[in-house]
Amino acid sequence: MDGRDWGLFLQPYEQAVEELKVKFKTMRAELKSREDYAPIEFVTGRVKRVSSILDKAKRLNVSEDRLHIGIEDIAGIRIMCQFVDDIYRVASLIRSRQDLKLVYEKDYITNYKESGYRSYHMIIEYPVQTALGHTLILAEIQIRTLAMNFWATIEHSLNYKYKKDLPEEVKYRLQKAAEAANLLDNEMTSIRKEILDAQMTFEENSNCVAAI
Ligand code: 0O2
Repeated sequence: MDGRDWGLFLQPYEQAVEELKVKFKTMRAELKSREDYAPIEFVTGRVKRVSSILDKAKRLNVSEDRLHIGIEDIAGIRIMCQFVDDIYRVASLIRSRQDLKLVYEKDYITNYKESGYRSYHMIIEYPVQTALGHTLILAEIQIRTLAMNFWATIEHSLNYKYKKDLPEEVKYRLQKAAEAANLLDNEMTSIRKEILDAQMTFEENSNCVAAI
């Protein structure tokens, strides 16, 4: 594919990422209004770079005409939560939506990776209306806590620095850091009620000050 072909190929993925970001941000706002608490802290999204698509296609032995089936995360959405329980709540809300179809899920929280990576992944099929009609694309939704996201972001940049060949010492320290992040998540869960009460009081007071 040349530059123009790539642009056309990626267009529905770009549209899907924009639409899904709006939908999950709206879900956050709606839950906050209804329940005073949103299980979603913030949402990001990206379309995979062409060089990363080609690297992954090579690694998974996917030919160019099968990229739309063989690479499931060309469109990627990340949903960050405060607590581990929130991740499962968000996953359940996603499962019950009518505007997308769940293809499969991977629980890398219960079954965390050897690297230490933790996250909940959902592969979905999402309908996009293009100028030429209706098309279905695959997208990956990663749901994680702020601590899991911190760890994954750092580990991703170290992998980039070391070209995916991390020294054993760094690998070991990252595994230890992942355990520490997991302990932090567990500790925050055990004082969840206290944290939520404090956040609510803080927000109420901030609103009062803003209204004066
Ligand atoms: P990028 O740059 O984030 O897009 P694979 O396991 O890679 O052979 P699969 O099934 O596509 O094949 O992957 P998997 O394991 O479900 O993971 C897909 C994505 O999850 C990755 O995309 C990462 O975003 C994230 N991920 C998985 N494992 C790790 C990990 O150990 N560390 C970090 N930081 N992220 C991870 P890409 O395409 O690898 O990368």
